[in-house]
Amino acid sequence: MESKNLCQPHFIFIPLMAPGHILPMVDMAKLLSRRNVKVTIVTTPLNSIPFQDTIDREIQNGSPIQIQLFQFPNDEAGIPKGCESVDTLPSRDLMPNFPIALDMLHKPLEELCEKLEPFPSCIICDKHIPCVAEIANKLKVPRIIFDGTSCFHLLCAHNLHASKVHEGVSSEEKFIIPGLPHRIELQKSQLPGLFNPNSNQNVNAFREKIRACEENSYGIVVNSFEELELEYVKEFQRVTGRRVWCVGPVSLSNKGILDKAQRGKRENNTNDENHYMKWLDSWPISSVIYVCLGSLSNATPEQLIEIGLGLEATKRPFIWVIRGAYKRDEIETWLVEYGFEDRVKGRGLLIKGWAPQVLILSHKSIGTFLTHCGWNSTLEGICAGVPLVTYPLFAEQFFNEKVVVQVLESGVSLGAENGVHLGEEEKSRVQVKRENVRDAIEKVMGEGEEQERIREVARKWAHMAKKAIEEGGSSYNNMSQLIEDIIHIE
Ligand SMILES: *[C@@H]1O[C@H](CO)[C@@H](O)[C@H](O)[C@H]1NC(C)=O
Ligand SMILES: *[C@@H]1O[C@H](CO)[C@@H](O)[C@H](O)[C@H]1NC(C)=O
Ligand SMILES: *[C@H]1O[C@H](CO)[C@@H](O)[C@H](O)[C@H]1NC(C)=O
Repeated sequence: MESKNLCQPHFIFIPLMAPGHILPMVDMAKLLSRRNVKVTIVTTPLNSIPFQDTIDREIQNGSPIQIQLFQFPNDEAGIPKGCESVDTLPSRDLMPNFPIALDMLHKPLEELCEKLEPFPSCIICDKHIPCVAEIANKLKVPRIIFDGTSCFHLLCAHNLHASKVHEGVSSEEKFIIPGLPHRIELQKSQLPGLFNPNSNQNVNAFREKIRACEENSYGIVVNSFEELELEYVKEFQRVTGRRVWCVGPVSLSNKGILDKAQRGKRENNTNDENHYMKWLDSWPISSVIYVCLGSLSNATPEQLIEIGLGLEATKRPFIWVIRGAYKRDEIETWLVEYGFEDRVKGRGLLIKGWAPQVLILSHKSIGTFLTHCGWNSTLEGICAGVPLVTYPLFAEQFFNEKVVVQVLESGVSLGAENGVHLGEEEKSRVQVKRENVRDAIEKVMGEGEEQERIREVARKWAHMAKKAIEEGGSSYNNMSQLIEDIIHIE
């Protein structure tokens, strides 16, 4: 054990280049640096822009945190210049080039890490960048995985891999995930692509590599808190023997208005958040529906139209964030031809592009959040204390829906039956009808005992989340433990 580590541990954060992955890692890095631990976030120039300001504010407040940049291997990986993240790829056909680019990070990352001062005590890395394993081994630095999902999902994935129950069933057949505290039923078409071997062998090989690197890491940090899913945290630790630190919900690190407003913002010229806040001010408490299907949303135009018609049918005020790149122009055309914005004039606010989600959700007039159940959005909704209406699309989102609806009992499902894998949107049918949208929203916003109960439960979780991250809370303590563990590592 070198004594220099004892004085000043230095944590290196290496996030995956995708907004849903970068944001929680930046939040986690901020939390850690506020504990007076030196932190360096390593990323590429374009990916650093959205969080540069928040890190500058952190530094002004005395946190020992910095950003170090390396060049994205655009030319080598055949990805156009100006594009350094999954969500900005000009075409889905370029998706397979992304893992290639990630493999090429080996050299620039290793060179950068070697030169850092003080020498790194620990690398916390997104699990999708497996080349970091070799770097950490070579530098003899403990490597901790950031997975970006919940312990619930981690345990489900582990039990599926171990039992292979999903292999014997057909695509739309339901089966129970073994070894869980709750009876969780899914169908194979809802599982992440990971559980359906890909036609592309490179993709399969890459996934295998990720799994192997996960297994031999020093441990795993999770954006969750123990109270939220205690049985799942314990069981995951038990079956895998891994160290797990639950240090979330990390989005609660954004306390100031500026941090909330700018979180994940890419442009620096708009000031729309004032407009949104004023608009929200004009509505009664808990009356507005907030709808956002994520930054990589791949819902088809037919599906988005049903959502829009469902929102219209609720007769309630709403904010609808439309982002997804998939056939975006078709939905734009529909909006115009149907006259959607006129029909919902005064009570429907469309945000076409990025939205200050944490800021919006923190407004007291928000009454529910219709979400795609990406884990960071799910947690942000939980922290906002509003019931969720769930519409999972792909990746581990169907697991997150189960967390909300069955484990926390703070949400209602829209009833989507099949996942829509990225790149396979063509094949997908409409999953959710306008009536489903209207009815589900009534179940969380309408009058009645059930409705009151679900709102009460949602408030309870938000309260627990805030306590977890405060001094003395479980996530605060887990972060202390993480620091201790790294300082005292043999
Ligand atoms: C964004 O604008 C603010 C104030 O106008 C400025 O201080 C800051 O440097 C800008 N940030 C970026 C990343 O351009
Ligand atoms: C995380 O915090 C909880 C509650 O304070 C504690 O029981 C648990 O042991 C901690 N986990 C680690 C890895 O420190
Ligand atoms: C959370 O991640 C999703 C993508 O999964 C992204 O759309 C969203 O913007 C993130 N949250 C915030 C507050 O930026």
